[in-house]
Amino acid sequence: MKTSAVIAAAAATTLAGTAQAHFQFLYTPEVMLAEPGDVPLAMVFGHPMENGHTMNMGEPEEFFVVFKGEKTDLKDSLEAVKWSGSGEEPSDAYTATYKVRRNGDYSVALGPAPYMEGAEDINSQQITKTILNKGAMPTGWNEPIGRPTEIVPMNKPYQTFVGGTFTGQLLSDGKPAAGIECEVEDINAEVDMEGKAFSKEPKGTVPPSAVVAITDENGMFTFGIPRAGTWGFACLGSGPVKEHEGKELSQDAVLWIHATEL
Ligand SMILES: [Cu+2]
Repeated sequence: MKTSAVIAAAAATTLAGTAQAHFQFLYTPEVMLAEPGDVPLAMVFGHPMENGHTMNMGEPEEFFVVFKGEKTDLKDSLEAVKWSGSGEEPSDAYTATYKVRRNGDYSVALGPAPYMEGAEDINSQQITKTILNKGAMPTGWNEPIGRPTEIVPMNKPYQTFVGGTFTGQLLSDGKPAAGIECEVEDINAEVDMEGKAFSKEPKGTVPPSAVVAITDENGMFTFGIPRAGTWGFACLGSGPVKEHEGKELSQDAVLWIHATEL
């Protein structure tokens, strides 16, 4: 009796843990720019839909932008900050400012340091991308940027609509990755870029379990967008590197998109 109660409690803990997916944020409030200007970017490791606790990020391995096929390193612009989530302690995070001048699409890429999951004893590394546009002129939002694993958008990622859908193609080493589970969450908190904080409470409903899509034989997945905001897709374990410092590594592909009411 006692033993089974302990097992049940352990199982419940495990289930609660998996419902709360973590995502590497690469967030900016405005993804369609009309004028040249400074774009503030926030890189936080946390739980967007539950607005759960945030975690400490290590120094990113890579941070760059691709504009019209040209890659510009942005690592020098990274600033180590403390970011407040719903937890008691602020977490190690990074911010940066990128100056957008010319019209077109900007693919911003973040390669964070592998993160050790204490509870699961595996590392995760979420290779993350956010796409911005200036001047409503498309120049390459649907082109891969050569990441070890990445989600290539099949709809303009900075302009999707509530009630519409978003389709992405998951690549691993440049080839379609089939049968991979992608978790889907929105940033369900008010984001205070100046104050480097998420609101303490979630903004909207939190679904009872993880929202997922599985990639088909061509690596494609489609998601119907139920509410406005910034949505993230995290395709788990799709990357080619499977080990880090002798431990299992889950190399994930993360893409952020923006949805509005039409
Ligand atoms: Cu987590």
